Amino acid sequence: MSRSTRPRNSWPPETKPVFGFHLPLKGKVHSSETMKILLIKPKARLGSILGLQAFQLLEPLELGYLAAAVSPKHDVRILDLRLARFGNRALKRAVQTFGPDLVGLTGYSHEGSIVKELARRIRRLLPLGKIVVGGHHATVAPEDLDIEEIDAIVRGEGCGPFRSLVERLEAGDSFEGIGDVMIPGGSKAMEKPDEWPIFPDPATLPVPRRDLWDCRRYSTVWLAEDLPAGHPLFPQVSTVRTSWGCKMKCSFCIVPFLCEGRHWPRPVQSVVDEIAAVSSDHIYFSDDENFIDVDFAWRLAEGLEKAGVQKRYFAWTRSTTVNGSPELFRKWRSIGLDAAFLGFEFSTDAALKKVVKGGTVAGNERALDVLRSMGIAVHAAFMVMPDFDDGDFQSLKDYVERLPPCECSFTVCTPSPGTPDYSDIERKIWVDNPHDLHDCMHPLTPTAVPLRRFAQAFADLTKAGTANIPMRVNKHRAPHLDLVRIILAEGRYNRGFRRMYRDYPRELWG
Ligand code: B12
Ligand code: SF4
Repeated sequence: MSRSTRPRNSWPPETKPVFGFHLPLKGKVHSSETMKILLIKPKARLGSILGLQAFQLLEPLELGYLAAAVSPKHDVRILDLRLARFGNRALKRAVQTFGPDLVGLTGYSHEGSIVKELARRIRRLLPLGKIVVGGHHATVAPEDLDIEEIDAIVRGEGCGPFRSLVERLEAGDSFEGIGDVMIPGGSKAMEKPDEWPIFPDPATLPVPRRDLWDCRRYSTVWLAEDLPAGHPLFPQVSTVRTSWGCKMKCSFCIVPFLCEGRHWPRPVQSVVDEIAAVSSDHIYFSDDENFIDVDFAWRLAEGLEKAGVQKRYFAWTRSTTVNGSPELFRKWRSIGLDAAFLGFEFSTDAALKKVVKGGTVAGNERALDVLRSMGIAVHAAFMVMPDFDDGDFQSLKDYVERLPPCECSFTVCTPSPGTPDYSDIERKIWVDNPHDLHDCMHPLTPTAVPLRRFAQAFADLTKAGTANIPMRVNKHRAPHLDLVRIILAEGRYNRGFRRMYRDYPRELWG
């Protein structure tokens, strides 16, 4: 798609939220070739994810990309079921009022069963419409989505294949033979799920269509060392992706497989233009590692500065990147980087070595100090192993409590389907459908302590991880309503973990 045909972002959006379905206020005239396309983001089921969403609800960026990839003559709408109180009602209403020719569903692995259930419901409401699925689960475990209600499964980056699917449908042709597209039902295309999809040059991607949702509905708790009094705790936020991939090869992570160990940045100017055009003052980068290509990250900072873009940023990085290029972070701090996510992972070098993290505990602590000394707050992310005993939980808790002010979060180390680490644990998996629990917070293999106690210890860790956050330590004066919201969110987050054992068959609760 040429640059001039890309839809521009607009503000305020000309949409009216109805049950989480953004209906345009101005209707479109339908030409004979115009197709109606409905893109759906499911609502998660696990309490752990719903707890996370109490803090952070980010834009349905993947759907914005797909919408931008098809010809602008088509009428595309986005249904974000995370916003709907009654998901089934919202779905029925959206499908019946809009009557789409094509429905696209996205989903993470923990949403795999939900995606299948949605496809079945949509098929009943829309016997003749086409249903296609894509997203992370489709990429890593396409065979799990091989059901008759689904017409095509798209793996990997979706813009190119989705555009081809729409063009085929428009021309009345079959979906067979499109790269990275599998056809359920035993077709030949379903026979090679072991081959990874090839990601395209990100320069070829369109600008996501943020005009299809109400940006004011998306926010995240904002981490910073020093916020001005009255600064909201949950500002409106936009998600921007500046690159694909990562050069590292942590053994539990899927990213090196998807991107063949490459980091592939977008052209600097296109990122600058995108960020300058969004209505939000706060940007959450959705890269795997924002600064791993130091030259690109410098040029981007300079580009944003030159264009006079004044936003606040949150980005993901590694301790090794911070320690290797502290000046880069000083530069980013000067243009608005408020906080960085650092994968600390473990509190011992032996454990870090085992997952090929390529860093050390001392290096993690040095990076934390370097960032704090510049006024950049740190979100330190740790992993818990299913075989943690009471002593392991206690020593991680002690370690976290000794750290200087930062925000700590925890996941359960869960290798992705398709990695050698996943093959190693596969035969030990103790639930029938591990995908349903693949949120990196539910242990997929037997725990050393009884599951109920594991959940309690995990919840205690998360509580310890938020006790020492900079805003708390620096007594940030936040709006009163935000304080109420944060107390409610913390309750929900903690409850989600304490009760996670209930997501397993009763005989495993312990
Ligand atoms: C940023 C990010 C987040 C952000 C959210 C981003 C957002 N927009 O909401 C935050 C921090 C909140 C987050 C949270 C989590 N994340 Co996350 N996240 C990422 C990351 C780094 C990038 C995702 C992203 O935004 N990409 C940009 C968009 C545009 O690309 P995309 O989503 O890949 O979509 C493209 C294609 O997949 C495809 N596509 C997608 N949907 C569809 C649908 C159709 C019909 C078609 C045709 C194509 C298609 O086309 C899209 C356009 O290019 C990825 C790693 C990665 N490299 O993908 C992990 C990743 C997606 N996250 C993962 C996980 C596990 C989680 C958590 C469960 C972790 C946790 N315990 O906290 C939570 C769950 C959140 C939830 N609500 O479910 C895993 C998913 C594994 C899996 N098999 O499901 C990943 C792959 C990380 C990993 N290394 O394993 N995450
Ligand atoms: S965990 Fe982070 S640093 Fe390691 S390979 Fe994945 S994206 Fe790269």
